[in-house]
Amino acid sequence: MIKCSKYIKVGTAAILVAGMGLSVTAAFAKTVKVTMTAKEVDLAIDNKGTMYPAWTFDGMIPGKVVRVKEGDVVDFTLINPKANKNSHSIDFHAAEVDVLDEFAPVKPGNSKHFKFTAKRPGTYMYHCGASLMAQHIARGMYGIIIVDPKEGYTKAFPKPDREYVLIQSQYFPNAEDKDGLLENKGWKGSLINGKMFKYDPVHDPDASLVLQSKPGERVRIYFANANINMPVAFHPIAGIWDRVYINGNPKNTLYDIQTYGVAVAEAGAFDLVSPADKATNNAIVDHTMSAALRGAITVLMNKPDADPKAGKGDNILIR
Ligand SMILES: [Cu+2]
Repeated sequence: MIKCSKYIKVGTAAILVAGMGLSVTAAFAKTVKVTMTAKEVDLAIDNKGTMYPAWTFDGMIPGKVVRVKEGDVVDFTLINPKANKNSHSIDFHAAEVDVLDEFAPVKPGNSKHFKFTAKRPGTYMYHCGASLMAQHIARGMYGIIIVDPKEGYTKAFPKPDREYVLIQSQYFPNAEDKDGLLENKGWKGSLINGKMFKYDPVHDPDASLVLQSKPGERVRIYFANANINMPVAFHPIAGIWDRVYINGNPKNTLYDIQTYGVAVAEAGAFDLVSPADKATNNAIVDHTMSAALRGAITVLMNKPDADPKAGKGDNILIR
């Protein structure tokens, strides 16, 4: 069963003021309220249901997709409930603020409120930055914020038929081993949106989800590398990235790319257009073999009877 995540979507509102012979059209930015609650909960990290003591935003890995438009103000509140054992924080890569103020750790029982203007379009990671940051990210405290360009879709940034969010991270069964995290030792899997082989029934018979599109559609993947230490060799097997928007920004477009290297904490947007004349499948992978064969494979099925709701509206991060 495909369930959708909740995310916040806003557009630019335009107001027309006419009177006294004056006509003024002004597009103004919105304020988008976002609240997240740090939750230390056990979650399944594979399709079998192996449980793991995660630290999360809102009890999910990854946290919810935040989506705003360039110029919007994000009015953000982080709640760290008393029941938690650890301080937590938020670091929005889309924000230009003070690391010692807005991004400061919040103790259990406290909350933090701040605002920032999303000034630059793109695809950005957010994560907890409380110490030890490697541990908080490895345990699951990350997500994506999409800042849509204010000019909307253009020839340089065509409207996609489907959109999906994929976030990759490293699975360390013992996230208390802080030296292991920093030395990249003891990691046993690659999580895609919080689970190994989450969308890959080819390699994992317990997997029940895939990404879907119709033949010939433009599929835009918003991808973030939330690994602790390893870059990602992002490649669509049996396809070629039609466009890669570095950092998710149409000003930074590459064409016809087989594999794009995504640094730790980098995010971007990747367009794939499948052949229109037949049903096909892609396997979207981290071509780094140690990561692919430990979980970083996602199947995209391009078929005429693709679920019309998949990859549309609120349904871009398949849970
Ligand atoms: Cu944290």
